[in-house]
Amino acid sequence: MALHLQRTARLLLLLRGSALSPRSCGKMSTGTRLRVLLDMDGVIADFEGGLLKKYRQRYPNEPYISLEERRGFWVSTQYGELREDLCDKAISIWESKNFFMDLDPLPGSVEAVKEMAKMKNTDVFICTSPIKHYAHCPYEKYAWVERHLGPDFLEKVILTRDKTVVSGDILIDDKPDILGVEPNPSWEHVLFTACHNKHLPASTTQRRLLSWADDWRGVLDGKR
Ligand code: DGP
Ligand code: MG
Repeated sequence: MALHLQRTARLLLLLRGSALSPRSCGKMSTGTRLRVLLDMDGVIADFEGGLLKKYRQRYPNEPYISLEERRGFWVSTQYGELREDLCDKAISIWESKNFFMDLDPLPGSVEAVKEMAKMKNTDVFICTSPIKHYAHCPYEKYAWVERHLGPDFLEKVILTRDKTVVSGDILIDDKPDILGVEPNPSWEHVLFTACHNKHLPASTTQRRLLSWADDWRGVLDGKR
């Protein structure tokens, strides 16, 4: 009888332990929750503004491309078209120490991301492609997230050069064409308006978010 009681007590303790374990904190399974993937450069961090500022500081006598004149996703391509050697000069800026760390948040981005992360049935991840010159960029992206969004957000960082293999319901990203090995990504790509893509003709199939002052809550709700 004593043995039986001991076993029952152990079983109860085990059950209680599993109910309290981090694996079962009351979250619903994926499918009932909305998973939002947020790009970093050009969506929450001001890559284009930061580049122009540091390029002009380092090369004050060289021609530059204003944000109004920016066309096409690849900054180095447009600088190379302006003058061949300016391609490498532009690249030298974002390969430098502290370039990614010093980027300003885009207006309203930090407030929007924090609010989104608190929404019911919503999981938010930062999905960002580091540059291949890895000396500073990956570290500084994590440090930027910690500084501006807080340490809890470090759990939510996905560094990948191929966003098509990441699963989600929505990817908010300023790159017009997001390609990779997966021909049918699970997410809907919502194009975030940036200086380099705002002149592209309106698409009938692709939704846009004009800025963080735009109706991002409505974009998410349209997907629930
Ligand atoms: P993402 O925002 O996650 O799509 O990352 C794109 C990265 O590429 C971002 O750090 C900006 C950077 N980038 C922009 N223009 C160029 C370019 O011309 N060449 C390279 N190598 N990277 C660029
Ligand atoms: Mg981007």
